[in-house]
Amino acid sequence: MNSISRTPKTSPITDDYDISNTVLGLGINGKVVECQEKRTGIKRALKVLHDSAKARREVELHWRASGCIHIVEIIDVYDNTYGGKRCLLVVMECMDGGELFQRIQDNREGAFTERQAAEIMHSICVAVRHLHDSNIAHRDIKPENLLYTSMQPNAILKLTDFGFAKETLTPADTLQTPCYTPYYVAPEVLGPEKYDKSCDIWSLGVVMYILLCGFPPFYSNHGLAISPGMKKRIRLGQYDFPEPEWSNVSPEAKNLIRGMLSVDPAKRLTIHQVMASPWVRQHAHVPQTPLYTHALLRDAGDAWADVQDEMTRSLATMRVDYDQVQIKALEQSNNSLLNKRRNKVGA
Ligand code: I85
Repeated sequence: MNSISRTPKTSPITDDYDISNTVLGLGINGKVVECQEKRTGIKRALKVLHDSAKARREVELHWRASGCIHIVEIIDVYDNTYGGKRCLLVVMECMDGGELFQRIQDNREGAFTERQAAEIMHSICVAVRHLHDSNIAHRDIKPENLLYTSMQPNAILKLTDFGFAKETLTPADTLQTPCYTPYYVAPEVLGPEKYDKSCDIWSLGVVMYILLCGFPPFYSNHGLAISPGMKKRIRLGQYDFPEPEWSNVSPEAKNLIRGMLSVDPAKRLTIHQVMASPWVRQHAHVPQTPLYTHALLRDAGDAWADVQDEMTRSLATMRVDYDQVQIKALEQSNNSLLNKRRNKVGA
């Protein structure tokens, strides 16, 4: 863990940057606009957040996660008054290549292949491994948060938006006490930590599924809102690999998806298991089977917006559900160490 907590600059951002009116995107917590560093002329992306505990946490976790080639880098953070309101202004490297699926849709270099899908999955997995190893769950992995550095063929794919990220340190980690030896630690003390990280693995499974065929594993029968039927199918893990789209996809890829979309979070693969799978580890040797993805995404039209909305909604549901599981698990555990800790905190 990075123990050096960085502090935002309090000098006016306009001393160092020219801020443009060009909006690059709208997040739930704030908008992202283009800006330019005065000293170098380099174009950057600026995310404007109204100051709050939530905004502070987003910045803190994103800052801590920077330094991975597959995570959008933070350049600078300012704590400024902006239009009479206190704001956190996050300057990031500008991702000039746009969103992952947009790029596949626009693909002009022939068919999109299973090997290309594996290369993309490998990139995303590197980002997620970096986060999980740093005790951070992203909890909002979805197509819109996966951006390319440029339009060039060698562009790098990176993960962004830490608006729902969460520290996954367990009660035991927080206790940091020498008051017990690890031989005697009950599983509940080690915590239900797993669930936040497994939420990310589920999302990875959904992204991988879409990469390989161009449509999601779960969707509502009649568009828009997440329907009861769709919810039920997600809960029961009811999805399949329909033909013809999946006919030529390798069994290794399908097995990996099954491991990531396992309904029971305890049985779901960890990021290390995903990365150890031959399909991801040896992504450069995955067969170059042409996929339907490009054609289906291109023809999806407005349906793609629905897919994105549905993914956003099911992620929200999952975060709420898992938070409840964790609260319950903590309340129900009657572990003497935890009780001691509770008394201490209460004192
Ligand atoms: N550059 N989710 C969708 C964007 N460079 N974008 C979103 N949350 C964020 C926007 C709405 C992601 O935290 C987002 C966040 C950060 C960015 C971001 C960061 C760095 C960019 C919400 C672009 C861009 C720039 C030039 C051209 C193009 C895109 O978005 C394009 F290729 F699309 F034309």
